[in-house]
Amino acid sequence: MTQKLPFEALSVETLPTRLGANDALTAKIGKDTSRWKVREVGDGNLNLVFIVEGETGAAVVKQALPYVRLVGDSWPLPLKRSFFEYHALTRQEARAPGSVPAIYHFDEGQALIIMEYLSPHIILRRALIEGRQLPNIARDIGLFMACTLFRGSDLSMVTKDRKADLALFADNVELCDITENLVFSDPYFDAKMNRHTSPQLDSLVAELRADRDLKVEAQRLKHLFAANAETLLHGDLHSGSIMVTDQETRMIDPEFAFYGPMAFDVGMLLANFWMSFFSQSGHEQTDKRDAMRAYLLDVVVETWAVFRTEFAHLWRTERSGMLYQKSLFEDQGDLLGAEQALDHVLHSIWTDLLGFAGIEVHRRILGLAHNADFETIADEDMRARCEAKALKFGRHLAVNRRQIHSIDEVNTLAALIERENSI
Ligand code: SR1
Ligand code: MG
Repeated sequence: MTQKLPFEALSVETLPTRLGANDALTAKIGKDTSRWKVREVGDGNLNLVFIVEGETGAAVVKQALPYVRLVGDSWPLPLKRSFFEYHALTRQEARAPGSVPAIYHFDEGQALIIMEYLSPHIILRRALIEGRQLPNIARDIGLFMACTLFRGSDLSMVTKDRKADLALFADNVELCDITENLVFSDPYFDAKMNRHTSPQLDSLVAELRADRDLKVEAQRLKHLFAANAETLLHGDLHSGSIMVTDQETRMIDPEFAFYGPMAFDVGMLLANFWMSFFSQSGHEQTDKRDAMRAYLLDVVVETWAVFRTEFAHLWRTERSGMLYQKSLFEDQGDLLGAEQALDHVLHSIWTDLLGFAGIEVHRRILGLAHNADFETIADEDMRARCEAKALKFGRHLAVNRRQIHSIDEVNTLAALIERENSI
């Protein structure tokens, strides 16, 4: 019987000794640990991430820490998030093949996943800050969302299996709690860990925190997030959770995975494209970013179109779950009934994704976890101007989501706000 060792965080120095006998890793990179080169590259908020290169290849070793890396050990966080990430990755690979890194090994006790080293991929957020236009992201991410969200729901799964899976992921309590507080509540009051660009944004922040309609809407969205266990979400699908080359797109980091509303992943993702849009003027130097802004709005249009088209395709070809069953529609020759129901489902996703997008924009500017799109704008007045525009945009989406009918309408609003003098 192999003895279970207590959890111990890896370091660049200890990794070769600790993992030198791991067959899955040595099969990829070679057994001679004296030739291994190890770098710690984690730039996220929670975990350690190592790139290990050996004689015959490279791999990534991701390890959870028993606390929030961004804050330190004053904020404990269970290691089991690694278990949820591993299980989410296996389901995403089954539902959207080729969209996530290959997994070589999972060690639950050490909370570590050894996986494919994606190279020459870079984080999508970084590429967008640099002004790079990736030709395939809208197609790839739109397909990923449609396949994972549809196939993880009662539209597709055997309901007994889905309920068992729902029970499994229901234990991801602490990561849901982070989202419930950091995304839906903290931005709207003077919470302890909040920060914003000050003093430039102070009056706008006070206005938003006194905005009753906005606060009610944020809580309605939180209610939806917590109570509508519709499908297995990625749970943190922002541009920092996506790696790209000009040709390829891979989704990473689904440790926030749980059963929630489909619109959450879609809304969070689109919000990150709109934030990139509003941040571009902060990254304009000699190069103008007009083409980049136009590209980002096109990406939003195409992502939503691909998502809808693929979702509708799956609805017509793979709807085998207990919801909107074919025996009520197609089997009776009622094709229009099935289409009518599809329209209702897509319409709910649409309305809710706008709300989630608005709230995601706010929390990245008012809460604890900011994003590099704005944070890397060194000139604080410029940064505050970009952020103020995004905040107004987010407020409009969250409060008026039921009155907005098309993605073009949203992009027109973004372009209008971008041209305004904000603060
Ligand atoms: C304390 S964790 C803050 C944020 O980082 C993660 O990537 C999630 O987005 C979370 O909300
Ligand atoms: Mg992450």
